[in-house]
Amino acid sequence: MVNLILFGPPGSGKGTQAKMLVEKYNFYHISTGDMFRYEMGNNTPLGLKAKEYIHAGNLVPDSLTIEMLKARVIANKDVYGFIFDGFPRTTPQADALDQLMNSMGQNVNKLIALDVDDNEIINRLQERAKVQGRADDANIETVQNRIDVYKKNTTPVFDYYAHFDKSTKIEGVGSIDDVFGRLCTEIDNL
Ligand code: B4P
Repeated sequence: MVNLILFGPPGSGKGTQAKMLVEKYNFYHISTGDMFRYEMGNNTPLGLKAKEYIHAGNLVPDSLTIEMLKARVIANKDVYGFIFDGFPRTTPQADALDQLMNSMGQNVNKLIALDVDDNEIINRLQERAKVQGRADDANIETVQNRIDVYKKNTTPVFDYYAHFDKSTKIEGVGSIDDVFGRLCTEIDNL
């Protein structure tokens, strides 16, 4: 079983690449962003709580996010391997994930970060806002806040796994296929 974390700033291409990796390697894809959007779309109690954070460009509190993630992993514990897309985004989330994987006799094999600069992120999210109309992409202040939150709260997760020699960074700018090729090289070397 290979378990992978796809990491990077908002709009770095995590979701785009995760879908392609699922096709090639048969991972079970867990995107906490997609899960929250599903809950928001259905106006569930969790969705209503998450909405206020997501629309402001803030992280949903760890307690809610971890509980949701755990339930999804436990319900699918016999899969070939997980690809975690957008989780963990804080070190308490990373701790919780490691404990969960250990309890299943598993571990995180690798964190791969997509390296994309701020200007490229802003351009991509502005383009996506036109196509998909996501509230958290449309407003430049919200996008800037997401970038700031990523730098402050999420980049320590890279260091958390670097401590175990599991973190690596690849160039996230270039065509979608080029980035995919770089990711596949990392995965094939595992
Ligand atoms: P996510 O859904 O994870 O959103 P994201 O970071 O914007 O997406 P991603 O990096 O996957 O970008 P994509 O591939 O779509 O999170 C949304 C929100 O949910 C967070 O801000 C937070 O509030 C909340 N949340 C989620 N997880 C959480 C957690 N663990 N804890 C707390 N809160 C959490 O790519 C973006 C765009 O770029 C697309 O339009 C794509 O077509 C384009 N693109 C991709 N690759 C490209 C390339 N190589 N070149 C040009 N364009 C490219």
